[in-house]
Amino acid sequence: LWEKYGVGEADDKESFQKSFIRHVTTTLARSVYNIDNFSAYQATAHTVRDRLIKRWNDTQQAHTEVDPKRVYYLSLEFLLGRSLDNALLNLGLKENYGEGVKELGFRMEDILDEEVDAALGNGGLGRLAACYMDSLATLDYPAWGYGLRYTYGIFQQRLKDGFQVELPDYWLNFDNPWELPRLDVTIDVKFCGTVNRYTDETGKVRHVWVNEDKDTVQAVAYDVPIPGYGTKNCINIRLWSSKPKRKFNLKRFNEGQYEQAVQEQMEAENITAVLYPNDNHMVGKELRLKQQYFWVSASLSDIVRRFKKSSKPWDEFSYQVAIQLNDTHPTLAIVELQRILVDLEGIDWDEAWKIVTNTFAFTNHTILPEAMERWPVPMVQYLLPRHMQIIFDINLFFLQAVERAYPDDRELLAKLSIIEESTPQFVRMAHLAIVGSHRVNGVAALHSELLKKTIFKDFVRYYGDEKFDNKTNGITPRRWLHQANPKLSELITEALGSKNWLKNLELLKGLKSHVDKVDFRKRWVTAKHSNKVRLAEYIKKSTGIIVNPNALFDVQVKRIHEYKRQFMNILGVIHRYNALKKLTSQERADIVPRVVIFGGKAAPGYYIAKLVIKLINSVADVINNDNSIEDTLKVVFIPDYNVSVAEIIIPASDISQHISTAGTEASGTSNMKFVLNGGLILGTVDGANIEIHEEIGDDNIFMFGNLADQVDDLRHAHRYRNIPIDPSLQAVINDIESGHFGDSRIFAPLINTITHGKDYYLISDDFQSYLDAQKLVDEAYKDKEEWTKKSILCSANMGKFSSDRAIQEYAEQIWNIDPVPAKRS
Ligand code: DL6
Repeated sequence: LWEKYGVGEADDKESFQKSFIRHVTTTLARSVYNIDNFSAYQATAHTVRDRLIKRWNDTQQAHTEVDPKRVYYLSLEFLLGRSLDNALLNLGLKENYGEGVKELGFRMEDILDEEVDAALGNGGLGRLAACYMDSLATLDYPAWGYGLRYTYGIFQQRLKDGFQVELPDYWLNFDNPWELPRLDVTIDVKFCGTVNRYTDETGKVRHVWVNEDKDTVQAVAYDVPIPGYGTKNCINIRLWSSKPKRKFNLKRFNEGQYEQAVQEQMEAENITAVLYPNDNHMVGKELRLKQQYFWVSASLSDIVRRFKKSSKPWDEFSYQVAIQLNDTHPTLAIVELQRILVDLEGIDWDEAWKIVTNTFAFTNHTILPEAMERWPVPMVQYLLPRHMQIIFDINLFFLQAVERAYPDDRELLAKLSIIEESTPQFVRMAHLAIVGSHRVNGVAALHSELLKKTIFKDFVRYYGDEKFDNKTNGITPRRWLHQANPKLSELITEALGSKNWLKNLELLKGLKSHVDKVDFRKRWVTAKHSNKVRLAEYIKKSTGIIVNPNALFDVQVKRIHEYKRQFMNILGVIHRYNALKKLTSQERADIVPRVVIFGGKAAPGYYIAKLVIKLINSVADVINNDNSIEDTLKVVFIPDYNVSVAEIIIPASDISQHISTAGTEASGTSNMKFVLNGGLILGTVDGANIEIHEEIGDDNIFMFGNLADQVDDLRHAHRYRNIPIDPSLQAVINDIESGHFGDSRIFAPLINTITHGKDYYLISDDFQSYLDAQKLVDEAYKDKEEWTKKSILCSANMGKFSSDRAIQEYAEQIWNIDPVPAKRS
């Protein structure tokens, strides 16, 4: 019927045009004589959406027929970016539809540019979730994502006098063709109330959680189809939006209290209003806890409903359902499932707990203490009284078991306890996640090792090594090379003879045999150069700064954080500037010109990070306006870094910086994106830099700095001894303090983090080796042929970092699921 009525599959140019015109006139209700680029985008998007829905339905149908074990990926963030280009490429429609729009008088680039990013995430964790959904779809795994449909995504960043200013991201201002509202799928989510104990007819003690209607909100489902590449499969991310259960308080209205009449409605809608803009930092707000439970409760109710449809017994639940916790944010799901099984389904505690622990697995994404989630017991008790009881019981039974294994070790009990015995008490979410899961993984080899040696050390002692695992992150080559870098992608496909590398990234190894071909290298450089020209145009458009595409593009784009050390980068830039000023014009002629490019958002409440942005902009102002250095250095801060801006920046970099204090960056994924695109990296021995180094070899990477196992001693030395600051660094600090870059009082708190704050991130300790490594970069870039060889070898050796590899490891080693390809109907 799909075919007969022309809804689904036709991919040719004429069918596209027919569908485009239909959507202009009916969906958009516009005249075909009055179509602007935005309407053309909407009509194209709706045309593609029709094809997606067809695949999405076929996929769900296949899952229903086979009823396989499914994986549910619970993530509070999905940083999807734009969807149209990705869908066109994954569905193989780009060429025909490109021709189609051209004939109608549009350019596909302009149409693609009209789309607003879906920015429902902060950074690495959210973008990882998006890459993983792409791979799950591509590999035909029966998977669902569950998240929240925030009305406001991550804020938009503007710059005013060099300071970051935040504006709301109202991404839903216009119709969103990439979501399917499921107004029929609604779930009641309870808060507050009390717990009643009773004895049932069999003599068993049971609990029932009761609350008032005003404390119940509704979760409404919005489905976001995620198409796989080179497959018919299209999986689903279900995002929940909060709505009031009781829309209007008529009594209040009749009493003339109009604001109060809608207050409940506003409070309910507030739950999913905004994404918390914190990255690697816990915020202890009640609304955030409400978000977490709202999401977890709706998702589990949906998952359990789907399981129950199969009429299988409860002891088969964990053979049908795997749930992955993306960090500790969804940890309440463990408690919620135990509550459903014990309170609602009447299953015995121990049996229920076995089902729960066999179902869940937990990924940790950070080792930073300030990111560890802990919730005050009184807050949990007030919002979720039954859950608090269950958490206490889980803890009691867990600690009893620990005590049996380690009698008389009270210290161990205190260390492992899910409850932190402070005033007030806190629930340690990471402990709850570990106790309630059968597997726990870090996201890069070093990170997973450090977890076992540090924050989870006592759990390893109790459970043994086997429960703790590493799954090095990955990125999707479809978006991060094929889509973002079409010229290089085309060249690679031509050299390798097919597009198969897009589904098997190890095939990039085949590029090695082309490294010595002059013509291939020339074409490689041409592709890179055109990306640099594209970025230079974007820089001009977004900042007004003119940069030379022949200069070395040196990029650091990521969230602004002290541990990521953008501060060290800008201090290094000042050092370079001062050195350039000392040279004669003749000496400067020998210098490789550099454009140092920064981008990234600081959490609105993160004062020091915001000062780093101000310092970068103040330094840029001075350097960019100093003609005496003859364009040998430019500094740019690109505002509002997001996924689609990343797609322009990453393919254009010559070198990118990943310079976190060793042991602090769990993995990093932008490092992988840069190298995959033939960019070299300058990095510390941290996160996935280490594994990238292993894959691409010593000659193609610039590593520097102290190692993770030296960090504790260095910090200790800073705290208790007066360690002199590195002289080159001191000179740079003096320069800032002299007022060279504007009112130095503004920067005093930032400088103090080094001079009086005991230099927690070890900038002074790493500064000299950082400068030395930068010198090596300058030298290496002078030999363009050699640099190009390195660039090719970088891409060629990145096979390991495909998110397909990562997802396959999760599927085989943790979730135990098999692919279920959709049939073509
Ligand atoms: O695993 C994805 C990504 C890592 O690549 C980064 O190294 C890490 O900083 C980031 N972690 C977070 C933590 N947020 N929380 N909670 O975003 O995860």
